[in-house]
Amino acid sequence: MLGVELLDRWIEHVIALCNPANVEVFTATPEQLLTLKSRMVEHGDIEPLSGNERWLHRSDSTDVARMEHRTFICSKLESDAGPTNHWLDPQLAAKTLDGLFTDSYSGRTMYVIPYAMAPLGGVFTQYGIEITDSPYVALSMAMMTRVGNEVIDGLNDTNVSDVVRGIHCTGDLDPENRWVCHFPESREIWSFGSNYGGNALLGKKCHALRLASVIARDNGWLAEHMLIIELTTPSGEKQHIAAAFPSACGKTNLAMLESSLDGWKIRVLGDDIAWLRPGPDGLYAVNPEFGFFGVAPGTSAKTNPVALSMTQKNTVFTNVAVTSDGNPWWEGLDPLAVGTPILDWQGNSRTFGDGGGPLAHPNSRFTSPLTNCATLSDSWDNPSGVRIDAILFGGRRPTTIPLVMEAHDWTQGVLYGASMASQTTAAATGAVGVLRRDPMAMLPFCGYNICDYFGHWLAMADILPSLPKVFSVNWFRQDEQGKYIWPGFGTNIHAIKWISERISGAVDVASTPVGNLPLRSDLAFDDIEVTEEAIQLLTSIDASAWAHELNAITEFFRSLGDNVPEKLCDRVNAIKIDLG
Ligand code: OXD
Ligand code: MN
Repeated sequence: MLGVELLDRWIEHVIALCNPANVEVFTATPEQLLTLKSRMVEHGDIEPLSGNERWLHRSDSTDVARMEHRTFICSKLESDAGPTNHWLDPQLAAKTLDGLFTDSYSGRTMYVIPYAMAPLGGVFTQYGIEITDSPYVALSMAMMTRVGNEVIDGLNDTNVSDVVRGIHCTGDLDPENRWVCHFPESREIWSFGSNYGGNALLGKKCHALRLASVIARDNGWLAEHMLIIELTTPSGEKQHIAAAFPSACGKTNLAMLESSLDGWKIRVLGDDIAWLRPGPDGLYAVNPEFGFFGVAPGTSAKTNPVALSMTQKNTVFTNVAVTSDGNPWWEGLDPLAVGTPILDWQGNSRTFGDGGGPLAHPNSRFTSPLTNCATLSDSWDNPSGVRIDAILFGGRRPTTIPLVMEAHDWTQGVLYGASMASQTTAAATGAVGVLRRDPMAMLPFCGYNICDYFGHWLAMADILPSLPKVFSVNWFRQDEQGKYIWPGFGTNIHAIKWISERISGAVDVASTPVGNLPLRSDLAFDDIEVTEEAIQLLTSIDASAWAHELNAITEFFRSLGDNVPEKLCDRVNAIKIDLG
């Protein structure tokens, strides 16, 4: 089938288990894509929208987000999954999955999708095969990963044991019978009962984060939930930044930020995942993905004009509303006249302003290839990656955390990441708006013991020839009335500018125990609408709020058991003492 004996044997095994009506090796040739789309239109899986190659897919109403409590790490030892993952015994999991997958493709086409993560031809490149019965997954994988004959050639030259093997079955979409299982020791992923995003497109969260984080630990690198941007300064210098934010906290908007400050320019390499490894003179990064799977609601001409124009062609929309002239619509776009007919995300006829709740699902998405993006960096496909000058950690924090601060050293930087917290969003099922600790934004994505993960981050200091600077950022500070006090979006360039000037050593700081703060004059606030009180809150440290925060961090580390690296706990204690 692929010409690699062991992989072909595995594919034969899956065929025997799942019993499909047809088997197709899917390399996304133009003919295959044409046939796939017309088949999908015929079966109601997608429908055309207005414009050039724009499609709508509606998922099942109970299958609209990642489901963390149905996501499992099936390592041999429970302790390897650690305190933050759901663990399943691999043998028991395999037995359950074997039962679920038996004859599960009957009457359906089985797509075998060889794919690559990361630019081809470099140290970062990894190969995988996803087998699926979902044409939606096949179509999406062709946008989100590298597929095609070149990938099959690369796969042929790769050690078979390095290839990630994923099997996905749509199943009956029963949320109680949904399984997203990762087997780090055998590099397998088995996903049953969902046809949505990170549950079903196995190259993304399952391969590029959960399994890759384990592979990275074993090989001295990092697989992270981070965007990557290239910043050009007014003097023409290029710097690169990787930034971790929890799901739906504006990573895509920051990645595509259009600077409001003269001379500063941002280009995007990735908006969700970064693989980072030691290079000749520091930490190098690539985006392993080939597309954007962005949250639609809130994406507008004000917040992200680049994304909006990117979705004008060759884009699959999932769970958005549709206007009567066939255009996608979601909350955040210009409102239509009250009473205008519109189909909501489930295809119900509604009218605009009818008070019947959101028209687009809050986690509705657009899927577009990277090459659609007008502000894509020229380095996006460079197999060597780009050298990272700064790492940012951020979350939705209504209180305490200032706009931007710099860690004194790597250990404090790792502490920024390990103690990150954010208000939850619609990207996963569960309550929205609750503050939860989400270390390095990897809580749902770290494929091994989070305490070992912290240790691995700390150990990078011994491996790397030079270390990037680490910063904490917070665009989501609120006043006592719960109103956001920072305009965010384009104005975030003010914090980025300061970060850049810290990298080049151009500006000084105000040192505090929790980190280095900007001098107010270096943030160039003049052209932003922000009150004096807001500036004060955004650029200072409140000792009693921080005492509270540090105690909460200690408590969080305690909740992870006894294995949080002492270096991190000691640092928290030292900061407490310094704060007085
Ligand atoms: C995503 C997520 O889909 O983080 O990127 O949930
Ligand atoms: Mn994400």
